Amino acid sequence: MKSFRFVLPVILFCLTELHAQESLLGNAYMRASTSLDGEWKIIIDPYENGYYDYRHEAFDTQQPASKNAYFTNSKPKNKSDLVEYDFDASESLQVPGDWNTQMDKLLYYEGTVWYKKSFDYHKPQAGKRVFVYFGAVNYRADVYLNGQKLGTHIGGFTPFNYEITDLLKEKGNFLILKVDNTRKKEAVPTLNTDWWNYGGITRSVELIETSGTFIRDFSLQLNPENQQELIGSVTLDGPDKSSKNLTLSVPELKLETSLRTDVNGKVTIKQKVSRLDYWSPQNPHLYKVILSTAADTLTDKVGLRTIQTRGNDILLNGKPVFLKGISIHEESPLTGGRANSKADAELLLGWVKELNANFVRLAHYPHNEHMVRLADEMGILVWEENPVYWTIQWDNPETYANAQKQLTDLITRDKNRASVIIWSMANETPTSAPRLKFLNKLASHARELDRSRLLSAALEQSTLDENGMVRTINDPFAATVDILSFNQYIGWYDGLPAKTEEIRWQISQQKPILISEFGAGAKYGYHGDRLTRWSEEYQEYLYQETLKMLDKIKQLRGMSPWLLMDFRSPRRPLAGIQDGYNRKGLIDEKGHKKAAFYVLQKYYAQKAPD
Ligand code: GCB
Repeated sequence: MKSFRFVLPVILFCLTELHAQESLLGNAYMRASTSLDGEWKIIIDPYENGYYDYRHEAFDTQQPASKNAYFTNSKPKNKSDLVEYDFDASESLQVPGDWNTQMDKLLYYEGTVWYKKSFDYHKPQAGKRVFVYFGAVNYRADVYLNGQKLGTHIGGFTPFNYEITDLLKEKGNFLILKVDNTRKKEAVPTLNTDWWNYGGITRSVELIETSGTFIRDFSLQLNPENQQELIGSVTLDGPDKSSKNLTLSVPELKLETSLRTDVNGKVTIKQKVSRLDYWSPQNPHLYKVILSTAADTLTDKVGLRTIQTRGNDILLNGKPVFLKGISIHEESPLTGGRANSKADAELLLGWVKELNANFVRLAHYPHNEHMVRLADEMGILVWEENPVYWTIQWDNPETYANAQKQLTDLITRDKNRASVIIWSMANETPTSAPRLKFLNKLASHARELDRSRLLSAALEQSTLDENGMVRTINDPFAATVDILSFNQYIGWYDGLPAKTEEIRWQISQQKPILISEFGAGAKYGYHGDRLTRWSEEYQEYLYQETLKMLDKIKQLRGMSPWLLMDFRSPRRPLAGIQDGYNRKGLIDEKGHKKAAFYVLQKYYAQKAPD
């Protein structure tokens, strides 16, 4: 009996883990869906009381599940019955949204919060399938529908989904998530970051209905080696996926072509095209693309462009481009916390345009999909980044698998966005042999998935001479990247702004250089002379001097100063100045522009047009 009790939880655990492997639905943004956003009931559970019994055994390894497991959403059966929780009588939070900025008592909270949404759903027609899709949940989500576990997802910034066709009812469904944002050493990101660990269901939740066999995913790009050829693939999912006919059409190009899937439901696209209107910042042209089978149709708007490097140049559609950029954290004055809406994206990218920039670095993790969709429409080039930040566990295979999964899901989500030109592997990671192995493996994986973009990482610079005035890039990962990007804080962490005049750059790699960060902290409205720390004048002076210094680097092909808007960070306690915010923004968290904003705006206006 004892051994039976042991085996059953193990089997259940394995099933649970299998569920967690469900692959990502492509193009969720454009599919017909029913929103589950809005008010969700919550229970704050710092001791994980709804997940473990009093012997600390997980309830979801026990059969039948105890009524004490919160995911069962149990109610007392009679007036004497003991149930010590009740979602319906509990507090609520808005989804999407972080919990920290919605309830004062959760501002610094790191731990578990349970979420519950009740909903009815029309009976799907015979053969139709339904998926529940989450834009992002930070950091770990255990997901249950009507008391059944759908799976566990790890990683706070990428989407995931589960098929729920067989579990759905017409009335009284309850979707429950245990969301846990506890920081962990082995996680990606790891324990230490310079940003707020916002917890919660931070992006939208949708129910997506598809036909029995449906177009699961597609990719469509210009062949990087041939600007007159479209390449890509389409994948069907379902019982009829093999040897199926499908049509790819791009009406504006008068293109309509028939394709046929192989036994795995997959077909590759290779199609000659002519007289294309290439996507670029001046001409963010998007083509309507329609894929259809007898049972399903999927449409998207796709820009066509090539991006390459040649020597020290970055070539967009074969022509040199300078990346006039700015870094952004995913925060907005509209929410006061994690940004998640189209309105947030419009505000942030509107400021980018006002800065005369043509490029954004979305730091330090995948941002919400509105940002890249809007960048496609507005003609803004984008750097997207995997949250491999500072001191990850380079030797831990699970940490690697986690980083690779997050990158894969980001590439899956955004592979058809013309605006996205760079996948960044990491930020400011300390050099070592295991780290090089980790990053090289990640880079090869990214290249296998996507040949149509450039790879980079925000590296660190180092000194060559004794007095620290000659700077170089001494990082073996520089050999792997297409664009040599690095952060530097001369004038802020490294001397005063005048030091920029003394610095000489000796960079041996023949690649385009991008300064992925520079900056200085300033509190909006705080004034002093140009050597007064935290004053707008200091930040303005640092920008003026840094831009002069950078202009002397012959290989310089872009920059993304740190950063557009002040953002919350627990590493920034200085009272009266920081008050929990990293103040290196050109704009404060309420939307006020600081003096340095106008320095960069003017500099970009004077730079050669895109
Ligand atoms: C950096 C990091 C960034 C920090 C920034 C700072 O180098 O990449 O995440 O926020 O410096 O403000 O110190």
